[in-house]
Amino acid sequence: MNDIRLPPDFLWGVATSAFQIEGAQREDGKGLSIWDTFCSQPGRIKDGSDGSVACDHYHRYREDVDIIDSLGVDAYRFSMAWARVQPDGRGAWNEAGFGFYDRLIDALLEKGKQPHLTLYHWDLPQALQDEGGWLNRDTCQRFADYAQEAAHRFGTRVASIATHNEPWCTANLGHGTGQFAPGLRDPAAAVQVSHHLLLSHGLAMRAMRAQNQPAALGIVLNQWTADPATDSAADHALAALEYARSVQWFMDPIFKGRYPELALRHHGAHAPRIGAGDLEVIHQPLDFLGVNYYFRAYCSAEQPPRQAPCALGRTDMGWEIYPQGLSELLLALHAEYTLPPIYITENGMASATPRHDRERIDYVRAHLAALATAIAGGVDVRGYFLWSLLDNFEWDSGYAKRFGIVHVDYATQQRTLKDSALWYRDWIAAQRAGRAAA
Ligand code: IFM
Repeated sequence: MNDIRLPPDFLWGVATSAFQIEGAQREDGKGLSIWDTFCSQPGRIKDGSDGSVACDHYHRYREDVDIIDSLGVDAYRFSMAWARVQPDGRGAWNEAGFGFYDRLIDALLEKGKQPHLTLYHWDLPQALQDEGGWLNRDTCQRFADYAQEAAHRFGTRVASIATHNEPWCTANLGHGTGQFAPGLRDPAAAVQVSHHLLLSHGLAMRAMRAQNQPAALGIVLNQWTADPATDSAADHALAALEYARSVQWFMDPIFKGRYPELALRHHGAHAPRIGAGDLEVIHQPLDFLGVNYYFRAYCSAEQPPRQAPCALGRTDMGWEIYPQGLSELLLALHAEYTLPPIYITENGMASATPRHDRERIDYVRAHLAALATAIAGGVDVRGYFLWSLLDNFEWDSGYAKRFGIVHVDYATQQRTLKDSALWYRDWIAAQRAGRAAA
């Protein structure tokens, strides 16, 4: 494990998202988002918390940029809160909101850190939800307008712009199971929303391309391999369907211009309504693909289903630790699609250990080893963003689950570097120096 070597020009980063860290819920003209609404509904968030203060990053971004600098990373991935820069999701821009991202980007550039911007990390302006949200096809055009404005303002200063983060979650957890905002439980709606998210991605790509700016443009997908629990035909069929419904459902339209047959057949009457020309809009070249990897899917058709073996244990989310799934996933994607450069835009673990988080170090190192395997197998992976810089608002788990390499005391907002942060700093320095890292 000690001689893991990533390429010399490999990009090292950390990642966050707006709603999870910013707070400043109504400050400087910000509008409400669907997550503000969702948090206000009793029973939605396990610890009853919300994002109104979070890590107070809106006011403390300079301190956070100093922390980023102290880690020696090359890059910082963050998202913009749409309702902060356009409170109603249409019409007037909120200059004070854009001002915050201007200052953040400037602070990063002053420290020589590459800003990597994500446009949509789940916080739709509530005003658009009131008009149907992602079920309303018009929201796709609203998103394209927002993307165009963001590219126009920031396209020369940020290194990359991703349209969506993990549209699978918005579609399925937001509209299928109701676990995430806006909290719908409607399987047909989930499928239709997934199509609208993809369409909005395509429209946004076109609108941003027309701006002709240097920022690299792409999308971030959460992905996993799907392994059959046994050799039974039923488990294999379940695994194939799971992969088609989750990974290929988003990859095929973008990289092949069609939805996967197996998943379409499965959706049956729930298959999306697709407008003429939609797939051409969705199927267009990307400058990069962001892959978020946390676990694999373990597919058992038995009742009750067989559980994953979890030979390396589980994270505090209960997710199986399965680093080899990362190399298997990347090699499978590489074999099936003609891909642009890949960035691992998220990977990390929830752990309750406040300071000496050895398990997180082991987790990250094992996944970097898997990454090195994939690169040796020919996959063009250019960088890795550890999720997350800070402990933060972990969606329906509230503040109970901690993904940060930096501990946040929510009562005082004090930041303390965990062992994993110090280890990551040393690891990056060693990789740059071509030394074996511990
Ligand atoms: O915290 C989330 C993030 O917002 C999206 N990807 C998964 C992370 C951990 O659940």
